[in-house]
Amino acid sequence: MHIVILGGDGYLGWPTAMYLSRKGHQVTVVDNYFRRESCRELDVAMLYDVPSLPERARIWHELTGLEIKVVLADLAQPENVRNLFSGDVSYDWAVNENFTGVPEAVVHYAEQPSAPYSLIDHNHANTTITNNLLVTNNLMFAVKDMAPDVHIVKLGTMGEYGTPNIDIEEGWIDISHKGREDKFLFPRQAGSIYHTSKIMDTDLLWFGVRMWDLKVTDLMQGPVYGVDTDESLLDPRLRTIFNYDEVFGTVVNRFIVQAVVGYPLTVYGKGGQTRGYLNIKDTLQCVHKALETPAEAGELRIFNQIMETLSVNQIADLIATVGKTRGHAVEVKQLENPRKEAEEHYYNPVYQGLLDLGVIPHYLTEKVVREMFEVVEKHKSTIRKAIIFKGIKW
Ligand code: USQ
Repeated sequence: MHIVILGGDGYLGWPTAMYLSRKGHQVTVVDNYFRRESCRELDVAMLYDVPSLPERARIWHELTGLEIKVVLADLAQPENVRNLFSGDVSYDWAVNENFTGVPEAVVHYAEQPSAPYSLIDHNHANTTITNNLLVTNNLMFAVKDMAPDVHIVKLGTMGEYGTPNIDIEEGWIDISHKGREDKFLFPRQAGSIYHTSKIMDTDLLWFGVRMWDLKVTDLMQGPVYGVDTDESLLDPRLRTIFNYDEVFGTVVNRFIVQAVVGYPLTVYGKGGQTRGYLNIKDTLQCVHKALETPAEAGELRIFNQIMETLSVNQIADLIATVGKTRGHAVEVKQLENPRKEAEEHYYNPVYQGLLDLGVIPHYLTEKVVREMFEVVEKHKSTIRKAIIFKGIKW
């Protein structure tokens, strides 16, 4: 398959590109370096430097002989999206400069992914909403107008559902009302502007599916953790970007960094907040399985992309336990929660669909945490404590 990955420089985009390339697919990645530039703007360094996207593709080619074509472009500009389908595109890195052809599938990661970022102030909220919705809308229209058979695999988020006091179904719910029945999207109630933008994305694509018979898979993902994937083990320069700051770091990755530098683990509030988590390796498996079995024309297929549910306290305890065995004096501290979220709640999502497609889950075990500690410890000297917690308030 020829697969285009939008947001191919990101935490998930680049590992996905290598994974699909190694599976024998032709891969094109597109990115505008939003994440790298935002890190500079907010002065939140990553754990280690990563080469530019063309440089990563060059290293990948040197080591494997495989080609990942690179386009550096802002997908909020409609022509940059449409060029990916018309062939009017110039590559910033490629072995063969000729147009690969219209893709069979597009994986859409090209979004501002941070809840705290979206609540820094009204400008960052605007950036989140405009970027996320424009890219999704540009993609939807390009597919409708130029390549209606393309399978869109869009990364959604479990946070679209919030924490309702009923079981969370996989995307859809049957409702009986006054003696009549119908099927609807499961109710959405997001806890940040970022998560709200993801609800709007879903609504846009659901519209496109109903009006124009688009083929869409929505992967409702929980917080991801991890550093290495099988492909990055080839060479540390192929590692994904790794943030540990409050804005772009996710909780497991952050806590391991905090444990290594002796910064008390920042449990927000009571720590009973429960989410569905997954290893970065499972993101790659899930996207791959979804690509192998595309949605039908006129289908919005939704999977809950998580492998287990954990509370913040459970994560802190596990990381403290492993950290102590490695000689770190780990302290766990409950802070006043800067976010507005339920700290003790019911949480029971269904997540069967991707397992049925053959995804083999990894879990957050002591071994997995230990392997992450090993990587973080090597970069201990670069960790900046000042960026770990700033307290961006909801
Ligand atoms: N948390 C702490 N302490 C911290 C950081 C986080 O207690 O230092 C808590 C948060 O309050 C939250 C939970 O840990 O209850 C998860 O927070 P997170 O920062 O790891 O993840 P979140 O903001 O929910 O967002 C992340 C990704 C986002 C993705 C989402 C999936 O950044 O792109 O969509 O996970 S989900 O949470 O299921 O919506």
